[in-house]
Amino acid sequence: MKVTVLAGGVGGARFLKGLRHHLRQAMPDGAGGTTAKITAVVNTGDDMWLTGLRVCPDLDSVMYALAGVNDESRGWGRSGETERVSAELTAYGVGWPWFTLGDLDIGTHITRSHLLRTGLALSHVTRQLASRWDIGIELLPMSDEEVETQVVLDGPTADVPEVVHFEEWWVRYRAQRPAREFIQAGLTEAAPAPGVLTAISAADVVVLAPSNPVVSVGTIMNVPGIREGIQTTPAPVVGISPIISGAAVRGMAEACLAAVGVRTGADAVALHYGARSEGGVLDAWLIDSADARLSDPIARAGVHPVVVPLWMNDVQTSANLAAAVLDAASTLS
Ligand code: GDP
Ligand code: FO1
Ligand code: CA
Repeated sequence: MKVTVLAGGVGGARFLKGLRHHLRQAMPDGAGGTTAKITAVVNTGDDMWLTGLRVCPDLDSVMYALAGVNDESRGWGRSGETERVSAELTAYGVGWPWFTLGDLDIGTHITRSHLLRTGLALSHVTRQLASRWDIGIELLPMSDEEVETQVVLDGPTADVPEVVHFEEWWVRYRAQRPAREFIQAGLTEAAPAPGVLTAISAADVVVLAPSNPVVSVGTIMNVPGIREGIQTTPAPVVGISPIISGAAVRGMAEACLAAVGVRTGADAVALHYGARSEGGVLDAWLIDSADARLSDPIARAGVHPVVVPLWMNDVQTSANLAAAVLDAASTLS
């Protein structure tokens, strides 16, 4: 059984942890692992160079969560973190004072940047970083090329827009300044990282994690070749709504959806992704029990609706969700 998951940071990580837990029980390998192969294709549009270091927020959120060393309450970075280096950088006036790199986290960024500077590709470096932890999931960046999500904001005068890095809009401005447009710089020259297209075409199930549909899953699918790979894979494609009862479960996905003209609703996001039978990317779409009444519009759009609890409060609820995804896939294939 091969499961390939398109994932952003927090929502992707929670789902992947549950999927791994479920498969270790449902398809054990006798040594604490699973005979199933899980591949995560992770968004790298949030990445940046900061004080000479390559920071990959979503890859790191997923790696730390699967390694069990993440800060669960904050949702990013390492647990038991200190921030002495960041305080020094701020005192020297370099970096972003509103964006804190933890000391342990900086160890990851130094290693990654060092390996990238020796000429290794991000996919290779990611494999090397992940090999430190026994995560049992193959982590692939969506692309080895640098892609940067930027946000177009209203500038001081109406005719001159201001363009900022996604993290500046997200963290510094808390997504409070209306995003007029997202730009994915470098995207047209980017290619899927080695292994990504095969992971999609040879999968038994492709999953769109309950990640941000615009700046996580949307960015991954905009890498030339990935959306087409999903549209043509023989595997069923199952998505999970990150929206419950008309709101993002965590974070500020509403602001991203508004910028692309999509209402914050589990049905609206399904329609935004579209049915594979209609040129979109979905065969089935999981919505929360609180949104059961949205099954009809989703079915009318050609997507098979599945109503299950979507709250991932701990590894068991995430595992139950993963089991529901695999059930939905087996009824489709
Ligand atoms: P980010 O890169 O850290 O922003 O994380 P992702 O893009 O992977 O995921 C962010 C999305 O995860 C948000 O839009 C949330 O609504 C969604 N999310 C977080 N926790 C849950 C959960 O327990 N259930 C569901 N269905 N969605 C969740
Ligand atoms: N989020 C914050 O709200 N404040 C921060 O200072 C911050 C630092 C940070 C450093 C490394 C990293 O990998 C992630 C970090 N995040 C921080 C989280 C990050 O901004 C995001 O939540 C995601 O990239 C949004 O998808
Ligand atoms: Ca992200």
